[in-house]
Amino acid sequence: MTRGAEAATARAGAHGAGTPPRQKVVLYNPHALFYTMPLALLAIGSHLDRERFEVVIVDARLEADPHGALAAALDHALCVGVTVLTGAPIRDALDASRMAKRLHPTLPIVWGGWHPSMFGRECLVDPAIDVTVQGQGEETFADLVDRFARGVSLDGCAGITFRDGAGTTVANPPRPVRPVDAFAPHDYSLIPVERYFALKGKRQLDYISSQGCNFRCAFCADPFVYERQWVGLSPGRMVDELASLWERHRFDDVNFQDETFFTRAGRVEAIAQGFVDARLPITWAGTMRADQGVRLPEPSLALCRRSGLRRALIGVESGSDEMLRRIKKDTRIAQVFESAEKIHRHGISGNFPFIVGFPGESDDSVQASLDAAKRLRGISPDFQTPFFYFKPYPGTEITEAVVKDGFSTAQTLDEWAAFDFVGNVGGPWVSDEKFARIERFKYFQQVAWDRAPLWRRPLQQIARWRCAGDRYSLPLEMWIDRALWPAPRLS
Ligand code: B12
Ligand code: SF4
Repeated sequence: MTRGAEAATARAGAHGAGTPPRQKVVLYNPHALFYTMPLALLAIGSHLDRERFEVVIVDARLEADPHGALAAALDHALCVGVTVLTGAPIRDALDASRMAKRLHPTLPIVWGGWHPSMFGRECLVDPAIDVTVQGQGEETFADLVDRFARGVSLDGCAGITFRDGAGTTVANPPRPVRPVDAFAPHDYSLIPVERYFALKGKRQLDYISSQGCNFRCAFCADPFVYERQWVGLSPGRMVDELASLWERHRFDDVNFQDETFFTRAGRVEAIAQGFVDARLPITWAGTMRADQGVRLPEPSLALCRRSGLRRALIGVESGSDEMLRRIKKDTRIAQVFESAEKIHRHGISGNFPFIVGFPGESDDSVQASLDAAKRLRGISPDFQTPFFYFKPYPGTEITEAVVKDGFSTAQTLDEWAAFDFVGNVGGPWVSDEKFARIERFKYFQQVAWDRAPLWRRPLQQIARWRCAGDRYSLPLEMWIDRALWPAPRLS
């Protein structure tokens, strides 16, 4: 019998005649920037048999004392599930798990999400973690919790890696990706929806309508974790769910957190038609690849707009076709402009993120990205072009290639926790000089094209002149502006 199963059996026995009718499963979302609703925990918590299990979600982002809140939730718990992204969230996930283990040494602690999906075995080196879940979590977690409750072995539980009773790490076979329609609807009553609205400063619901992605970008972990599979909710179910959620929560906007919302054009059309038919008074935003935007028929885009589409997020990544080929984006820069013009014609705003600092990226390639951003910004003041620096996230083809070439990446969980290089650096492949140039461009393109009050118009003209000729030296305005209004650093 595994340690987790032993622990669960001991706990079930301990309550005796006073055993509560439902056993408590505690889920923890580590501290993070932004207040996106904890959709992963909603997914796995909602899919548990609620007649048998009480689900308690502790979101560190909502608590003044997150570990105190977690500790308070742990009494009589059957197990704890923690969702873990690579980088800074690992720090809190680790601290919280270690604290839980210290207080309840026999309580099984399960890690799931993107980092444990890629490093199932490595995470288990830390004695605070008993089980890791790889990939889609709904069925795997339901299976695990059921086994904990019945006190049976974890052998054969597909999709997990665990330490068995003898302390040996065992990786069970993967669990095939299931269609998401097979899973229970996300039960938003598990979270204080109004608190998220208040913290976001808007009545915006986060919703996920699909998992995975069919594409193969070499900088992204999705092809590794989902093996290029994509599964989406049926439009009818989505519209019904969102209509009933709207009745309860009266949100103004839905932010679809899908990797690629526009994966199936016919499905998106049916969803948009459903919103129109249900007269849902909402706006919405979703992710769209540039090639999908090009292929989407004009009437479909018009329907999306009518149904409330306010913004499309189109990952540009690079302004250089050569770089786009290298990173296997399978789009061309011309398609980005075509999609941009198209959404602009329909009054839809756009977010066009770029990544700079790929290993070995040339100055010309970076310049092509700056030029593409300028052209996009010139189309509409409602187009944003954020720039991010390439980070060698695990599970991506580029990272594997640089590691093969001798680049040493983080090994331990503590090292992965410190992996985010937020601050005055652009990463291993960006010189200080290039970093300064890109940072200045980031500032000036915002001043040049963001909507500005009258008093900032002269500054705007200077910024446009700077961008037009790539004149970023002696950025006096930037230094003064930044000294007066320091910008938050997100990446
Ligand atoms: C919302 C979001 C965020 C939020 C997280 C909010 C939160 N809850 O804390 C914020 C904005 C903070 C964020 C930050 C970042 N993010 Co983010 N984010 C997302 C996004 C868009 C949606 C996540 C989501 O809710 N999905 C819906 C749920 C249902 O799916 P899921 O998370 O995959 O969960 C399933 C399984 O993984 C599993 N599972 C998950 N957790 C658990 C827990 C247990 C116990 C079990 C059993 C199973 C399980 O079961 C779930 C159901 O099947 C994803 C893309 C995507 N569509 O998934 C990117 C994504 C997760 N982010 C990513 C990245 C790169 C980042 C950032 C680095 C971005 C940046 N440049 O700063 C940072 C990293 C965090 C950091 N270092 O600070 C990558 C993953 C990177 C990685 N290796 O972890 C993704 C996949 C995007 C991508 N394709 O590159 N992100
Ligand atoms: S970057 Fe986007 S399109 Fe490319 S594989 Fe990742 S999720 Fe898919």
